[in-house]
Amino acid sequence: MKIERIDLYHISMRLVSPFITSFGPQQQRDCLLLAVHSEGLTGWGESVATNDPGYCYETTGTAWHILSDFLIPALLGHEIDGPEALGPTLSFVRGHPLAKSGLDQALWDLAAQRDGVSMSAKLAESYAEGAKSRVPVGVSIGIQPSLGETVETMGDYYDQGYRRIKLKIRPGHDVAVGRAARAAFPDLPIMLDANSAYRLEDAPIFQAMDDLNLLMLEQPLGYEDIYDHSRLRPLIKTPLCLDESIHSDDHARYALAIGACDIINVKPSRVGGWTEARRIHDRCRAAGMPLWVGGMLETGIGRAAQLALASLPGFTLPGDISATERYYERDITITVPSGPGLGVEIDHDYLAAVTLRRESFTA
Ligand code: OSB
Ligand code: MG
Repeated sequence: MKIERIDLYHISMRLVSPFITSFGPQQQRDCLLLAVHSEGLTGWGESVATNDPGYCYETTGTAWHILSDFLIPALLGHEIDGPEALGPTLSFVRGHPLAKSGLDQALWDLAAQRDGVSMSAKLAESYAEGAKSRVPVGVSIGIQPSLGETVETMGDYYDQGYRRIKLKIRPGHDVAVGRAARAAFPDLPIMLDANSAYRLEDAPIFQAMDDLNLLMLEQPLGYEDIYDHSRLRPLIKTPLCLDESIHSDDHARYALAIGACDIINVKPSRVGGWTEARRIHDRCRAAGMPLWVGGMLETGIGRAAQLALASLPGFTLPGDISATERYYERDITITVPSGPGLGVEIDHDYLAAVTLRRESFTA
């Protein structure tokens, strides 16, 4: 695939309601979109780095800089075999997985379109059983002003059909949230996500949740920590899931080696793209470690690519791939059920309306 032109967009979309996590509230969601042009085709990718560096160190500003000054120039005018060749080409840039993953996604979309197959089928080429045609999904609910509103919001999503609910917690808003949720929904798979807000010394808070039969506890400790999670795990009954601290397939290997978790949330953005996410999938599947696909409030472009990943056989738990209408009044994509590549069509009028900055790079 010869990379002839890349268009970079900085878009900003208002969330229908603020999404509050332990690292702060979000009301306006910015991200970067990439359109990669090659031999008559256009592949789309989303770099989910957002306004502030709360989840990780990247922002839309750092991603724009890294993409426009380093990653895009390294690809333009070059012949690249396919998405799997991207990693070695871009390894001269240390870190910045969210910036890299937008390009990686666009190349997977391009490769799938070139071969006339869906991105799901393209990713699943090497598995004897192929890709799943339906995937289980759940919903992630931000911190609500009160326990009553937490339970009410859960009820709304339950009524919409969601059968796995994740609730965000933060210090002072944790055990009581789990208790209220469990009391209201005795049999529902419920999980809690702390987004790195606690320390190992807080183990008693999580032990107080031992009787709640939670599906899992996601990333209670440091965003770079694997070791203290391995020490927390034997102290609690709730299965422990890592999100923030798994940055690559090597990190998954370390986590398996020291028994740091029971489950991994695989966000293709956080690990630099779909190729690396699939490596983690293969390793964890062989080791019997359950997996699910995590989200970063993606638009329809990123959501379609999450679904493609979640269709691989090792993703057995419901992913954070709720419908985008719960975040956005109007989306920048229109779904095409089984088209080649991502299977979505860009709504160019709306894309233009939400674009803050756009630049085209040509060889
Ligand atoms: O920790 O999983 C997370 C959103 C932004 C940043 C981090 C996280 C989340 C979510 C939302 O939980 C999941 C979604 O995309 O619906
Ligand atoms: Mg998380």
